[in-house]
Amino acid sequence: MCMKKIFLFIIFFVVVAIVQPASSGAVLSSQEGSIFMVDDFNQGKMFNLLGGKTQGYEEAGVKCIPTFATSPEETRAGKGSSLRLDFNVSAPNSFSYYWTKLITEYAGAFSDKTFEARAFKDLSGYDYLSFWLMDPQGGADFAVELHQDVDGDGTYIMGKDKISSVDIASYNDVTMRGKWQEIVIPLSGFRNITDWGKILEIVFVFRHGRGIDKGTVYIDDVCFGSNPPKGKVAYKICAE
Ligand SMILES: [Ca+2]
Repeated sequence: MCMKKIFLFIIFFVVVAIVQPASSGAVLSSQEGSIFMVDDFNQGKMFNLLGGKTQGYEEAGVKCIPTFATSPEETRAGKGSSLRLDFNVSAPNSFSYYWTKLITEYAGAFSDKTFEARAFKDLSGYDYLSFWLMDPQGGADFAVELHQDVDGDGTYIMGKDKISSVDIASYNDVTMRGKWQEIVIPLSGFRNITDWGKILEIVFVFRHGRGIDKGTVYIDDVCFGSNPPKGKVAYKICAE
């Protein structure tokens, strides 16, 4: 084996060793179906459980600022942390968003050579996207978008990559103002997605004129889940 091959061989195992543990995320299986937890926000970091980056957007008063809430009245079941999003899309035609990346990216150097590795989470086999929502004021409305990588660069580029959007209004029980509720969106609702092995990110998008333009929502336990086998009761709760 020549030196170059040995080098590549070593690189392969270095990359696999690094990518494997983090990309496995948190998968729980049961007879009621399985779930893949993207983020429970309990770490209080701007990285999800896959190691994917998370970020809000802010520009000229238009904002969607993520912070982590820990007080009992702001957390689901009164413990851990939840994601707090303070949004303002009061400016006409404005929108703002928070995203959480579903791919893990690594860059490093080995023997003077640099390498990059990218791991997508394969979401085929899951049936729904679920998260918990608490809207203290009531009246918040936003869309959940999934972005699919088409050109293979690992980054969403408008016009090149696919986007699919579902408004939560159809899934949101407005009588639950100030209380936590689980929002369960069937993946079949994301009609534009064609490859569930190439999903780049989940994005929560607030738009001017859709619900209240300024406010706060709390989010927790963002996960993908699979339906139970026939005859079993649906897995209604993503996490305890
Ligand atoms: Ca949490």
